[in-house]
Amino acid sequence: MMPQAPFSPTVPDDVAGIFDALGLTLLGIADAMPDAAATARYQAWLQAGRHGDMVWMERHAVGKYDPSQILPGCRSVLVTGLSYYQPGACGVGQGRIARYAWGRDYHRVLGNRLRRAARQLTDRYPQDRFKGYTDALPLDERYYACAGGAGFIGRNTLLIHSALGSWFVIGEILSARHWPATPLREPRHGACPTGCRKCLDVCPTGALTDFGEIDASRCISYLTIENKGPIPAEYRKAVGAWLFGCDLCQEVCPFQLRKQVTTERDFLAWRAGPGVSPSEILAMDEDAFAARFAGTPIMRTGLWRMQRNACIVAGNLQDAQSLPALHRMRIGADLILREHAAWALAQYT
Ligand code: B12
Ligand code: SF4
Ligand code: SF4
Repeated sequence: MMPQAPFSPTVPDDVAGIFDALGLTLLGIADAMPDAAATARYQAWLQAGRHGDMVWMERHAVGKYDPSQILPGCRSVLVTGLSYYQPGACGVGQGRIARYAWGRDYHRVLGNRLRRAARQLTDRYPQDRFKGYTDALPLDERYYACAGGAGFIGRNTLLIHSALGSWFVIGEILSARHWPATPLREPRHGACPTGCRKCLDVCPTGALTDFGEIDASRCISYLTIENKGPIPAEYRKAVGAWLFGCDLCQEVCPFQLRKQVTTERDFLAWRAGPGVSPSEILAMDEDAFAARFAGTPIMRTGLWRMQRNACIVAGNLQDAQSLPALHRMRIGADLILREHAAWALAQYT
């Protein structure tokens, strides 16, 4: 059972006007309650090493399920979502780029707008404090979005909204002013159809568990974007053609039939686009990399990690154009890249 949409969280017209004018859709409002049980679950997740080398996630434990640790006196979390969906397949015959990264970095697109909204709210209610951001602070954004009635968390661990599927990024305004919380529509967590296992079955690395949790250290998104070291040998074949991120557990989800094509010009105007050939990445120096990917989420991952990924993708695709660069890299100065290039060359038959 999906929560029904559309619905309107209760905010005064002038506040709704701030969101509308900035092209933001207010999806729901949650009370900024701390949740000790969720904190304990998160601690257990960390202790199991599910976060790989994302050590910053350990520092985030304090504010993950307690917004007042981020904004003292926080009473409400105003949740917004921005669709990045546009039709098309990720890189056919090339290195695949996850859909959220085809255009401009959402941290800028959505983050800038939320900061502006927070400033405007401060102008209107100078006695209160507001903080607007996306994916930049400890808060578990899906948890508070779910608590604010904006959707449910699926077995792929993503927030699914009745009109957007999961093809949207989440941002929020932490508010010291209290707003009426959006009435909760059950069910909240894990409201997938009973027998559906499509996301679990499609995941090439077995990163999703039956309990609606992710082992991030196995997720291709982690392995190609966040992981700072080598890609473990056991996952290299499974990475397939994913050069940056992975969308498989979203692509198969039946709730993705409910999606809205984004109207954001910053997302529609491709910078990275759906596919990049591994040979192009392997041939790049820092200047070429910056010229090609400035303003995209790929920029933050950096050339070294992208070249590491490109070796794996080139090997898996047996990409003939990458051969000269792989041979050069195999005898290059960087030991990790050397080893990845050697692995790639061993895949050619
Ligand atoms: C770290 C991180 C990652 C990691 C871990 C992913 C993950 N699922 O947590 C990696 C690098 C793998 C990753 C990948 C991706 N990410 Co990411 N990521 C984050 C980040 C920064 C933190 C998430 C986090 O804290 N995870 C911690 C784990 C422990 O949370 P969890 O899996 O939900 O586990 C908890 C629940 O299961 C809960 N739980 C278990 N049982 C129960 C029962 C009940 C009743 C309840 C209430 C809770 C509960 O307890 C667990 C422990 O706390 C958020 C931004 C943010 N600050 O929230 C973005 C975020 C989750 N990512 C996002 C995106 C878009 C992606 C990718 C799609 C990118 C891509 N295409 O490659 C993939 C998707 C992979 C996937 N299936 O999740 C979006 C998701 C948008 C949405 N619609 O849901 C977010 C919200 C960023 C944003 N601002 O939009 N990401
Ligand atoms: S993003 Fe890819 S690797 Fe990660 S859980 Fe989903 S299907 Fe598995
Ligand atoms: S694919 Fe099925 S199990 Fe996975 S999130 Fe979607 S509905 Fe839930």
